[in-house]
Amino acid sequence: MTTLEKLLEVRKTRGAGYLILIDPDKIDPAKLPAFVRDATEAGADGFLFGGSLLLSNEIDKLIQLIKSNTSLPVIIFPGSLFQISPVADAILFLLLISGRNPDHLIGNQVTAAPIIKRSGLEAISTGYMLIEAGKTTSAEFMSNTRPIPHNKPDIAVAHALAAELIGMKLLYLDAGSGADFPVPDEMIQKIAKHSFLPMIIGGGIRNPEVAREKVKAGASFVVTGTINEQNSQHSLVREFAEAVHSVQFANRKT
Ligand code: 1GP
Repeated sequence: MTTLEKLLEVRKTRGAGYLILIDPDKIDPAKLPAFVRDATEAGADGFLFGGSLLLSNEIDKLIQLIKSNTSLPVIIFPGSLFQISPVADAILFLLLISGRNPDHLIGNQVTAAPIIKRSGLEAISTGYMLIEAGKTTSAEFMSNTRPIPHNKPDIAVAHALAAELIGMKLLYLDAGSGADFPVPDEMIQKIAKHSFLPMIIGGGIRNPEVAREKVKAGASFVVTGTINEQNSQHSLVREFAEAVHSVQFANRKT
């Protein structure tokens, strides 16, 4: 089973999936094994790995460390061309479709494609949209693109449809790490109504109730990063996982 198939299976069986983002610059490698084991046991569905910069740790070693402590998928969410590692299970092959920066629409992909092909890493074609978040996020600054205004869901829908017609497999709507406010429910609802592509939603989600609202609106996967860096407790991961998985259950009852 490919990693994409595993993700889609999670969506099918649990209604939606809960993914935890591990940023190599923001974690303490000494604490990583216990956190990964705890998060796996607490009901997370997978790990994303990546960040806007790469100031410190070596990514191959860190991904190996994550993988040796979990059986869940470990997927690279690359902040740059330097975040490609054959050790991971897959990489989100991102096109920053909300922006108009050719480097992030085709330039970096052309550079990365032969490396990814040679490594045998599974590439999951993903339409990545930055959504306005109340402040300039690292992703916005580093990509040199403007996010989609948060009160313009129709613009987001048109981007989602373009991704679908191009043949992409996933959408990732990101308010950016540490966003003041997350991707609005109305935007998620509208995209879910018009496009069949599974949606990953992340950025600025700090409590389980908000995660639940995103799934109710139509998210297939919810990502948190910053909150887990601030509070790595097992109980918090469990609360998020239960919130994300509870929606299908609630729907089944109705
Ligand atoms: C950012 O979606 C991720 O790309 C996670 O965001 O760190 O705000 O949880 P946070």
